[in-house]
Amino acid sequence: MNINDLKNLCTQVRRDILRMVNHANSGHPGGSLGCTEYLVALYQKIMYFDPKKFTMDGEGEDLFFLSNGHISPVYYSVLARTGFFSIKELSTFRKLNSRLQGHPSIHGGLPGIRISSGSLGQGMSVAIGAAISKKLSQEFNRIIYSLHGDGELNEGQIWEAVLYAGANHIDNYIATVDYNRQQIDGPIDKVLPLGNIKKKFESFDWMVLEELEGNNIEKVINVLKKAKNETGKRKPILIILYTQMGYGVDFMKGNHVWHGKSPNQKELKKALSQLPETYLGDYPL
Ligand SMILES: Cc1ncc(C[n+]2csc(CCOP(=O)(O)OP(=O)(O)O)c2C)c(N)n1
Ligand SMILES: [Mg+2]
Repeated sequence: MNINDLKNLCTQVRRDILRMVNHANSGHPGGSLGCTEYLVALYQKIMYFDPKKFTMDGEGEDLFFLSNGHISPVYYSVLARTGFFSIKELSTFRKLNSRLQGHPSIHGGLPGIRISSGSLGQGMSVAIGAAISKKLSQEFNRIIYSLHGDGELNEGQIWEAVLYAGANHIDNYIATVDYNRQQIDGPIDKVLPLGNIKKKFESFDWMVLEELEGNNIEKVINVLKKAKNETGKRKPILIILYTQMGYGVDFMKGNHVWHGKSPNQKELKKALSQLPETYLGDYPL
């Protein structure tokens, strides 16, 4: 896919997010819209895998763990549009017996998903375990990725994992923080300020990269490539990705109110008019 195709895919993913959350009348559009470029870049340009041969152990493949599981809409959309399952299934989001539960769950056997998540703080520990297992299996070229919310960094388990990964030189691992500076109840700085994340991770022996334009697909691809080049140097890597909650929809942008609220019919119409349907097409209802 060239850059133009990737931009169209981002638009289409955003339409999926908005339509899924509206249709279910629940879900998390804000963080999903903000992390669209990251997930599109990761699955289209960075990771090595075969969507048609998905296995839970992912032998021989790069692995991704979504720790901030509430942003499942963007995750499901990107997985479907990368070929893990049919885009038709997106219409079952948050429905009874669907494989697309509000928070990702392994129980339904949805291809692409290797951990249940949504209880914040756990994904980094899992990712570190997977990174160690890649080394034990002598898969030295494969990389583990994970995504975390900035509000998620309030969880104590994160800091235990950060300490462990730095001390044990887990250098086949690239974590990313969705630094949208918002969380469920308001701005990060009001709820529980994080201080200088870069300095904190560096003091735990991590290599830290920052990308100020986390909603620019070319910049996101570049920072992920840069991070890949830094693997194998005895340090885990963190990307601080500056994004905007609700990016792509003017009345949602930067506002924590859209963390976990579905747009009503009128809001959906207005939002979709800002993201015109592309040649890739909407999923059928
Ligand atoms: C262990 C745990 N505690 C609390 C929650 C409730 N909760 C869900 S999302 C959220 C805020 C997360 O903020 P952030 O990671 O920044 O996500 P964003 O709002 O940016 O999408 C909280 C506290 C949870 N899911 N898990
Ligand atoms: Mg946040």
